[in-house]
Amino acid sequence: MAVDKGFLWGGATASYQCEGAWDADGKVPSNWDWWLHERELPNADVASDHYHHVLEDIALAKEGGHTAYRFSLSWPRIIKDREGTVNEAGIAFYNKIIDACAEAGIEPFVTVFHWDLPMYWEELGGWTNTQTALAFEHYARVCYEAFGDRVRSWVTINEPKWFTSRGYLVGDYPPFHQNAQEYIQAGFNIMLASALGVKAFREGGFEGSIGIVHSYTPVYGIDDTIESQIAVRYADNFNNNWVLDTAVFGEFPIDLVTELSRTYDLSCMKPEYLRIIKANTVDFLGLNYYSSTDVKAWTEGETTLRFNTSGKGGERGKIMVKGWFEQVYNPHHKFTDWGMEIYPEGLYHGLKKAFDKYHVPLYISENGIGCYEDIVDEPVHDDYRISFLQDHIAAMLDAMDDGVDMRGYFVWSLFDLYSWISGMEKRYGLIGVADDEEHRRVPKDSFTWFKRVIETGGDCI
Ligand code: BGP
Repeated sequence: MAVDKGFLWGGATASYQCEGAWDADGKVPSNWDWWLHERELPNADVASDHYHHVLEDIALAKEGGHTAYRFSLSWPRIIKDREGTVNEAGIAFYNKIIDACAEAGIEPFVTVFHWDLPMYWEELGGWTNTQTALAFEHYARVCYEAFGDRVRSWVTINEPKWFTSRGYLVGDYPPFHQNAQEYIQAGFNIMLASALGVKAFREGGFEGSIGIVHSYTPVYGIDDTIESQIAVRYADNFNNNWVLDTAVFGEFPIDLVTELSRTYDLSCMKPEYLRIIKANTVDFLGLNYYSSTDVKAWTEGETTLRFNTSGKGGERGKIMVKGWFEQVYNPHHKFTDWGMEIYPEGLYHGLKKAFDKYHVPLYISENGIGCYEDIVDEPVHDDYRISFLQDHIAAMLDAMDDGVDMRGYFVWSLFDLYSWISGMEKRYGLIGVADDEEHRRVPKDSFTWFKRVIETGGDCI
């Protein structure tokens, strides 16, 4: 089945991962700038240098037939200090992107926050401090007022679960903490921030729609036993429900709250904040799909949250939450170099499940595969990426055939960019970015293939 004309096809990026120019034109440091400098880790000071290549990048997206571009705004580029002073040069940069999109006939799909928090908020406890959520409302309003005349599709927050769990629980993203109490507070505050972002949008009477983007991990039990099904519920609450239920229904899953209240201090969940969350639910969901997970009942051992960050194919991460569930790998699936299971059927089931449950329009806001690649040949022959994208787009089209209301599909990523802890060597782009001084753009075979997908509305799949 071919999709409607209005269906959005494009590539996605995020400010910290691609812009570079980390201290240019009045931008203040983000938490990622500060922490990666402090620890002398590979960073995105330059990254894909999108800041200086933006017109070329949008021209390439147009050449690839894209009808939309998903990108994020950088809070520390737009707001200079805790008083909320606006950096006009930051506004000018995003005006440049949005105007170039308009000229190219490309719809901007804009994420207000994709993890780069101003250091002046990180210093006060970052997302564990409710003040950060309250400050987000002002920042979001500045964005709507500056760009709302041309942007119709807004996302409050990218992946609340992913960056808070890695930053406060797993401890391999800034601020590198391992503290479940902090994770719970940060998780609550980020959902409050999202609701405040929706509130500011509605109060301002801006045109268009507003949603949230979630790192979607559909969960399967290894069998139909009661124990496995209970483990599925735990894992679904852990992976998905605390973001999706809260964003769409305005309420955290009650069984999760009850369970957490036995061990943790939930006093951050004040009634006035719960009312804001209830009153400001989203218009749509963006789902980032990379993989799904199989789980079984937990039987023994301590909580373990480990990912493959080495890029050595054979290594497996391990997710186990004491008393709740244990992740298991399906030996019949294929895996990426970074140990992610490749399972397009999970996207089909996940979309059906999400639409049945939430009944709001859905976007695939990210889908892609990270690989080692040499950007030398022109074009790069990435048949493995074509086959990954082809299988996933086919799964999405099947879900649409079965009645799921899909509005768009974005490849992660439009061009190669910095991967949070794997640096520039984990490449996802449809367009390669060479390691030379010019950051030469080199379209890959997948870029040409995706153009054909768009031209045929998915019919060539
Ligand atoms: C998502 C993020 C993106 C992107 C992608 C790939 O979770 O929204 O920002 O990075 O995952 O992840 P990684 O770069 O860690 O492979």
